Amino acid sequence: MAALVEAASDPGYGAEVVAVGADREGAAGLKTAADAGIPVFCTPFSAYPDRSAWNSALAAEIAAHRPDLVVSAGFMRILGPEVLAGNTVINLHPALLPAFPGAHAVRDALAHGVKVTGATVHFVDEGVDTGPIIDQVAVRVEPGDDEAALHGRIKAVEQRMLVEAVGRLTRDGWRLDGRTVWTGKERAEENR
Ligand code: 3YE
Repeated sequence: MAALVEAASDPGYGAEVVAVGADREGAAGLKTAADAGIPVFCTPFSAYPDRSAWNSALAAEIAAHRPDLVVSAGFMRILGPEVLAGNTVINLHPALLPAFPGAHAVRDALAHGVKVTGATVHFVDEGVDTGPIIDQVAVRVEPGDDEAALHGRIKAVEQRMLVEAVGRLTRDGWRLDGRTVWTGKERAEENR
């Protein structure tokens, strides 16, 4: 999120961060955004009677800011149809999907003994980490890596990939060809 805010401070980037939201008070990103003069909101899960009420409240907060794109980055909640219906949502995941979906991707990859893992940015659908893949970058597992060390290198890659992907999506648009996402110069219509 901070990397996106930084990128968007350049008018040439082509996208503006219109708001930043979190599901818990005290999330570091809320302060980062507020300090940058960006409107913030918080929709705590525990403040609502059930998952559907929370999703509806989150959808209303998002709608108030009229974003073209919603970016989930470090947001650890499953989004329901109330949010997904009216929004294009993308998510960052710290593995090469479809390998190692879910909340413990870095730990799971290490436990499996893979030599290469990485990061994925994908469209969010009603499954968890199942939506069409926008971009992926590989990261090698090094001897002696623990979860924190590997996750640190993945996060560095994720930041660059996210800034680049949001720039391409918002400047150049995209085309969905089955499950394949084509952005910018790669768009399928230009390849045919
Ligand atoms: N929602 C949908 N599709 C997606 N959210 C994320 C990705 C993604 C999405 O592809 N529809 C772990 C979720 C996994 C989990 O079970 N979270 C619980 C809360 C856990 C807790 O804080 O106690 C929940 O209520 O959702 C973003 C990453 C989701 C990670």
